[in-house]
Amino acid sequence: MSIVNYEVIGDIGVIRLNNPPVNALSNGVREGIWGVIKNAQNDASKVLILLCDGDTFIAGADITEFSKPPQPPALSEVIAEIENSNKPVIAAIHGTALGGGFEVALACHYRCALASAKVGLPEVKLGLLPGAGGTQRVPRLAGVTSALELITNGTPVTAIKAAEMNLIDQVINDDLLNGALSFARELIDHNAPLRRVRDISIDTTSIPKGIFDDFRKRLEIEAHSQLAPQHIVSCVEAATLLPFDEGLTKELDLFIECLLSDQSAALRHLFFAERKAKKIQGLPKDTSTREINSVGIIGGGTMGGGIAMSFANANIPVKLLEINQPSIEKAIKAVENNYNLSVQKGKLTVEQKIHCLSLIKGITDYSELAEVDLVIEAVFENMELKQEIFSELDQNCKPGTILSTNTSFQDIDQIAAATNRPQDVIGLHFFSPANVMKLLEVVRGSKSSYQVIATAMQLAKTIKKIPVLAGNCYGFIGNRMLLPYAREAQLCLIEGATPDQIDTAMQSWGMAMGPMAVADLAGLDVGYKARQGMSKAQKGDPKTFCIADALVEMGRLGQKSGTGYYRYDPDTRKRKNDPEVLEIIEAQAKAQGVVRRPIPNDEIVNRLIFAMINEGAKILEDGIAQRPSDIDVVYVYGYGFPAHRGGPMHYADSIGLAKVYDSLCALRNQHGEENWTPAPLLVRLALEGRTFTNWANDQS
Ligand code: T1G
Repeated sequence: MSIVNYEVIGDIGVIRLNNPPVNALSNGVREGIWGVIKNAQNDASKVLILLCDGDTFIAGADITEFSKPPQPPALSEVIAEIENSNKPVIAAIHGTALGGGFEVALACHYRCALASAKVGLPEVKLGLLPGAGGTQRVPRLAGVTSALELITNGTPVTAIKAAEMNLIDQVINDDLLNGALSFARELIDHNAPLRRVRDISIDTTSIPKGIFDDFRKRLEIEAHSQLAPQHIVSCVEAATLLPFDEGLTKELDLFIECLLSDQSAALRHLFFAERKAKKIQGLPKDTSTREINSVGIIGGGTMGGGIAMSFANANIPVKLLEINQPSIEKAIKAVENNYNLSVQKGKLTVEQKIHCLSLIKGITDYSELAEVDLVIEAVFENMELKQEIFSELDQNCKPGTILSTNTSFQDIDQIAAATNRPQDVIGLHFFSPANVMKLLEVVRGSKSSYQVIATAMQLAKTIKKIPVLAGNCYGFIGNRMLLPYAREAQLCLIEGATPDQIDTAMQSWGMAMGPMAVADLAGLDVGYKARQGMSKAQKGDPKTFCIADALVEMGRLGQKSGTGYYRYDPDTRKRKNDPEVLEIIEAQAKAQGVVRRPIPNDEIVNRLIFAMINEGAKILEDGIAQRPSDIDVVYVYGYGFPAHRGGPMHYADSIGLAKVYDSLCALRNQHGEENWTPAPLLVRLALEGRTFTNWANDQS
């Protein structure tokens, strides 16, 4: 079976692709389709069907080929060959026809799909745009507004929705090949025409006035500073203004501009980084995994409730342990409120909500956890309490139950030491809100077994999380890097900046939220409580926490108390600058002997981002992260780092480690050795003219 096969069944030619895992349009596939279509022009077939083996119809161009010199035939040539065929070609779709895959289907004369199939143009998620006619054909079939929506958000639509949009001609409810053969038979019997999408003209009178500028304005806010979304609007607009071939030329020009952009390089990097993160270095090939069919959660607070929802959403029953019945009721009520919000937003049906809630049972006795396959401890960050809980779990849970902790920085080994099964203990660090945030840090203790690690990494996919394996150190990957980032934010604050200036600078750079707003969201009392248990030496420079402490001691805990670094509207939760905070900052600066000065925005960005990158290099040296791209996945999916910059380590590579090194040296000269000594790995790579990526390739 080659990657492109052809057979004639009666008077119907069947082209079958077989390029696992997703039938990507690799060079071989393009050559194969092109050749088969050419040869089929003169055979006995009257109609051709194009379909795929495996899990899905073509899922797009082969993204791995974008960083290599293009090989003929180009996809556009293959598409022209299909569209210019002297006999109708039918695309028969299952799974997900995406990107270039759906563009191939659009070049066909007819399209049918299984009801379970989806179609879409997700190129924008890779910093690209459909470069094989998608922006020109979709508006001709589905109209301009639908085309703009579909292509700028990149989310696939179901076959039924696609049929409503005139993108699919027939929805098939049983066997795809039989359905496609029947459809082909109908076309032959009715002598169906060669219906080329390129020949459809767009009725410009039906285009909503100002729609293109409205989309541009909306995307400038939603996809701030991103190139591809704006270019997509220009391509669709060109489809309404230019003849088809000129529209194709415009599309290709803008596609190439996107392809060569740093933004697309960053987003394509993340696409593969997310998938590479699942791979565990050194994992013995024969490592099996344990089945997780039931879960226990200790603690029904914000995190415990969110974690419970993650499992219930994956149809896994949960026993939620709390100290008493009122606490259980409070926890379940909070979960129900969250589900009600999802129902109100249309993300969930009432039936789904009821089903998920039915999977979450409140308990107060550890003995009820005897048969669960996994337990996740999600109580507050007190080591003694955690050790007590793990000792209870060790006594009550059956052998083989995995005992995990959701701690965000505590020592996994110290927790595991409270049990007689350290090999079954692991960290599962969720991010708040746990039922929404994609990232799951899987933190291995020194005794965590490969089977437990592999089970945790596989479990992530089941509950629709993106796993990254982390070693056991204070803060693991994410929070360890957050410490210097937050340190520099506090120092910028006391040295002369304001909360709003810092947050605005970081958000303009691309962070989803600025550090002061994040602190208010998490609660300033969290750090305050952690510091109470620390020695003077552990706390470090008082300039990095004196303002936060002063705010907490005034009852300004952040959003939860209505005031923190900002004042929050009780109804809308919208933040407002508060002059009282500036007085507190100035008083603390005076008390610390700091003479405040104006701090430029680019200094704020450099100090926060380079501090983060430098810590990332140390994390790699310490073996806490398996690879630099894992750190990128953590920061983009757990901390709101801009995806179009690829993550902190990819960003460092993109600007050059020599530049990062020089900046760190300048910051060391300005602010001293303690915080700004460049990590040895970074020094070495900068001096050798290398990148974190090629260093990682040498390690693997
Ligand atoms: N090219 C190369 N490899 C791909 C690939 C692709 N398009 N899609 C997936 N893979 C690999 C992936 O890296 C992984 O490899 C394996 O397949 C399984 O993927 C001209 C320019 C289809 C929904 O953006 O969304 O067409 O880790 O783990 O969860 O206009 O893959 O096993 O070694 O994700 O079942 C547009 C991208 C491209 C679709 C399946 N297409 N893919 O999800 O499996 S640009 C896309 C996906 C384009 C044209 C433009 C998903 C999936 P490994 P997986 P999955």
